[in-house]
Amino acid sequence: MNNNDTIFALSSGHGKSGVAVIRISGNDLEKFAQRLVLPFAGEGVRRGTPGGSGIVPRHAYFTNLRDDNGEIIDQCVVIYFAAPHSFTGTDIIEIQCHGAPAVINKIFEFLRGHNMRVATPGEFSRRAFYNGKMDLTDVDGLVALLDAQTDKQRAAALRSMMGGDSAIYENWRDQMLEISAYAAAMTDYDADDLPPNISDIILEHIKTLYTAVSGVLDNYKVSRAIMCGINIAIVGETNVGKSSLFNRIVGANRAIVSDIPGTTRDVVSAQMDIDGYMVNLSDTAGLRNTVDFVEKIGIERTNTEIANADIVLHVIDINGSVTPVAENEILVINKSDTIDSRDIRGAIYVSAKTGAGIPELMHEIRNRIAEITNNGESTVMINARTYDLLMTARDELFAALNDFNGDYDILSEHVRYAADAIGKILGTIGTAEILDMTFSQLCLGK
Ligand SMILES: Nc1nc2c(ncn2[C@@H]2O[C@H](COP(=O)(O)OP(=O)(O)O)[C@@H](O)[C@H]2O)c(=O)[nH]1
Ligand SMILES: [Mg+2]
Repeated sequence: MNNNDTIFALSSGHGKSGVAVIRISGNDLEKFAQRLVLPFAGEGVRRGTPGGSGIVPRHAYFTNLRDDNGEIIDQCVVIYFAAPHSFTGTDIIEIQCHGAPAVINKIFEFLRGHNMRVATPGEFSRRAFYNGKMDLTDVDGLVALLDAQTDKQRAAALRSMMGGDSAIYENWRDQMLEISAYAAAMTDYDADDLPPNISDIILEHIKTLYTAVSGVLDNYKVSRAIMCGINIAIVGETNVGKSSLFNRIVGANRAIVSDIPGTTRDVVSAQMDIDGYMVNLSDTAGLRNTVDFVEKIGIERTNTEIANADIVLHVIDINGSVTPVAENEILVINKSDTIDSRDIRGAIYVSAKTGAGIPELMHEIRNRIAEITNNGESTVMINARTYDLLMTARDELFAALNDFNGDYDILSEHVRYAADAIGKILGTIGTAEILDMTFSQLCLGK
């Protein structure tokens, strides 16, 4: 991979579409951009160049895009972004053409003929990173934004991509580096020459940082729930109406509904959007003692689902046992259409058959989601990579506080390691593997 190559990619989605966007990134694209928008002899000037003959950056040119034989490939809009004012920090040309595979292929062929090559996945963002346009948390945000399916996912990812998280990390890192440098310099002085309460001041400062990092780590569950979805498992004995309830909630017939006990042997799941949150709802095999080998596997999977669930919908029919299966359960009594008494307190009575009680159940589910997600209060977005590094930073700060014993060298080292971990989150300190892993999650054209 060469950063000086001129690269191009389809930045819009694949398949037939009204308009497709092809992006080109390179070091000196002004002439080529001009070549794309210049009218041929005899062709009227339709593009309205404001003043002068050169191409104006960030100006939309409507043009007949011609190949090297002068033949028109398509009618396009071309926009030129001059470095460094572009997504990548290099020159960029954006070609908006008709979204037909034949048009796109023809333009690709034309670009290859001009010594340009197809970009690798994430290569545009990699350039943006190397040119200081984005740090790694911005890239993480971009990856998450492109994956966003619900409104809360969009909002959290956008905040991270636009530098909300970077600002917090940069601030921490600056403070850590300052403390580390200060502590290291102190070893050059005699204890009597230093202000009497200097170690208290430094330790207090480290404590504040420790609390801040811990606070963000505590929000990992919230961040995970928003980005990966809230897991809701429907659990209960066989034949109580779990699959019927699942279908009722999803609003589509996706699970097998049958009156033969033990039909649902595997986990069936569906993704839903509730109040802008992604929810992974799963229907499970009924819990009962069985000798059936396949059903046993199903029940084992049910137990895994319970362990991974943020909310368990524990379904019973009126004769079922109310003994909780999980701490985070909502007790749901189904088949309310067949019963008169409703005396189990705290339970929600529903009928998957008639739909009675479903609004009440959804209301309770919404309340639980609000609790789990902290009411959607925006937090730093954490993924597996940043989680590990935050843990390291926190442990190093903890070590600095606890191994200190008047040795400023040791304190300085620990705080510097903490600063390094935060630097790795930002990519300021980067290993090739971390970069490869982050950028490879991006699709072509990003
Ligand atoms: N009367 C009544 N029957 C129901 C209700 N929900 C489910 N059933 C019936 O109970 C049986 C078992 O339902 P199913 O959803 O397969 O239960 P699962 O084994 O827990 O998944 C089926 O015959 C359903 O039609 C309900 O609310 N009222
Ligand atoms: Mg079932």
